Amino acid sequence: MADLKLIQGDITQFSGDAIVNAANTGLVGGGGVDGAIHRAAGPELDIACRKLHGCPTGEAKVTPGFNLPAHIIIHTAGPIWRDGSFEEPKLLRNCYENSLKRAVENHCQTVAFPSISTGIYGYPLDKACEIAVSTIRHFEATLQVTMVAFDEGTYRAFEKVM
Ligand code: AR6
Repeated sequence: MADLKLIQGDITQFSGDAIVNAANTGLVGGGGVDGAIHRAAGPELDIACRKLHGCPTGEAKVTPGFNLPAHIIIHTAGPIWRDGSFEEPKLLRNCYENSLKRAVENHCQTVAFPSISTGIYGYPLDKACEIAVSTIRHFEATLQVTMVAFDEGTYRAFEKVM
């Protein structure tokens, strides 16, 4: 089982093996945490992302961390929330699971996640937290996972579920 802890902060400052990026299917950069990661990692990240030819929703792909303290970045595209009947829960679970798989394949021991899909993509926070926590806790690997909540509301929502 993966070990899970919660902190409040900026994921770009995480100095472990990997951070996860809440990206989009084009891997073309954007706002939110994706924008922050691209700014902090530097322009080489955009060049590396373009070589990956996108990332279907729920999948996860890896680049180096470039100027970030983390060694690698695991990019995953979360589902855009519509009303919950478009496989959003399954796709969000896939994001966490596939990101954790990439972390293991890349011999990571420490990995940090932002709250995928709960910003611009509008996934209801309480529902997303339950999926994130249960998927990470049930993942069979020796991994130290840190959930990095950017804002107070996200921190509280995760605290409640954990
Ligand atoms: N560290 C940790 N978490 C952060 C940071 C940060 N530096 N900055 C924001 N967050 P969002 P999404 C939190 O919108 O909903 C982009 O344009 C934020 O407060 O970044 O999956 C992509 O390119 C929220 O709790 O991601 C996609 O098009 C969480 O990260 C789209 O947004 C996720 O919010 C993805 O939307």
